[in-house]
Amino acid sequence: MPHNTPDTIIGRQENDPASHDNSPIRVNAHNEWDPLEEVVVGIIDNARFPRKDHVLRTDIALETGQPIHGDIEMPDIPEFVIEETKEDLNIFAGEMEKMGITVHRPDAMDTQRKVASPYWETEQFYNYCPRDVLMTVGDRIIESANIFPSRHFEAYSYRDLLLRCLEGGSRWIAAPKPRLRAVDCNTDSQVKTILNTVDPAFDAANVIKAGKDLFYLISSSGNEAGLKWLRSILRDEYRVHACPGLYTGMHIDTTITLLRPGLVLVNPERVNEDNLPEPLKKWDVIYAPEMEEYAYSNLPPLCSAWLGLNLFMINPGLAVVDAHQKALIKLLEKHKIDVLPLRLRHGSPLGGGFHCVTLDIRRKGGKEDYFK
Ligand code: ABU
Repeated sequence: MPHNTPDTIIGRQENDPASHDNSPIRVNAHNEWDPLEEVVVGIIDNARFPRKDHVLRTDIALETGQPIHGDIEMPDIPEFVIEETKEDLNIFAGEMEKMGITVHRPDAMDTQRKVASPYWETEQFYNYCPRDVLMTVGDRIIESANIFPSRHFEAYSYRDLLLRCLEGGSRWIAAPKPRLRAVDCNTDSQVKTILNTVDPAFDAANVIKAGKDLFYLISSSGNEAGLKWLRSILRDEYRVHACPGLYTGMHIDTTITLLRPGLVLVNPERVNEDNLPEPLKKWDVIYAPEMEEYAYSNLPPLCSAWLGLNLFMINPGLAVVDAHQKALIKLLEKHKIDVLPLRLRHGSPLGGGFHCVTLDIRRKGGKEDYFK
């Protein structure tokens, strides 16, 4: 297939009749736990580690202690990792469909196709984590100001879905893309954040929502300017709480997991009674047990060891949890949350668990104040 025709940039997934459906989709997602009706699950087709992405290279250098401007090892993703991940994602999607939940998948990208801006050129990455590039807040669907050049155009693989959401009455908003110049990258290995930019920059997975209150992690993947931009969009309809000093890595969803009104699971290495975001001090807090470690390949991790917290609530009484995390499952069951144990065998090297690989499009229920 030629690589320079427009159709090969973003291709619809073949044999997927759903991708030819233009019917309107209603967006309604106010929190992390209300009964799920419609969801996006990521795909792993064509995934690759983009060697030319200078922000990702900085991230890997900082994580692994390699020189920031040296050659960074980025392995190929072995075919068996792709195949097993396809299987795991399809099982996850199939389980939700069995529950009557509508599941959408992104269009596959031609990741070998180079993308460029005035400031960089790179290959693309993947569509594994819709959670990073899109965020739903009530009836809004927001494209994030993602920090990796290789993910700059990833939202195109959701374009048909976004058009359907617009048709369904959603407010579709795209954050301004950060420039991500070389000068915007940190060069000091003592400073544990990747970016040093005045542009708003945030992954959607830096944010979790609880009705009128959102929690925004200040980290390598979400800066103060990104918080300011989000507040400017949501204005006085929402309280967007800054969460600084908890975790300099990436996303909030291995640090704080909202389970149901009044119950939050936190990472004991990062969160304590003092630094817990103020509103959550009114809730019952449970501390995650140590995570079971496992590896199905030699690929290095692309996220922290706490991926078990990256669970996905189907409703306030049912969570999809990594089947390896037996102690966590026991803890949730003790708090009257049933667990559907599933696997994402390569979640760690691919950088995402069940929360990351989803985007809740519609849940039952409306916007509530859970912290009155
Ligand atoms: N969103 C999953 C990665 C979270 C983290 O370990 O930074």
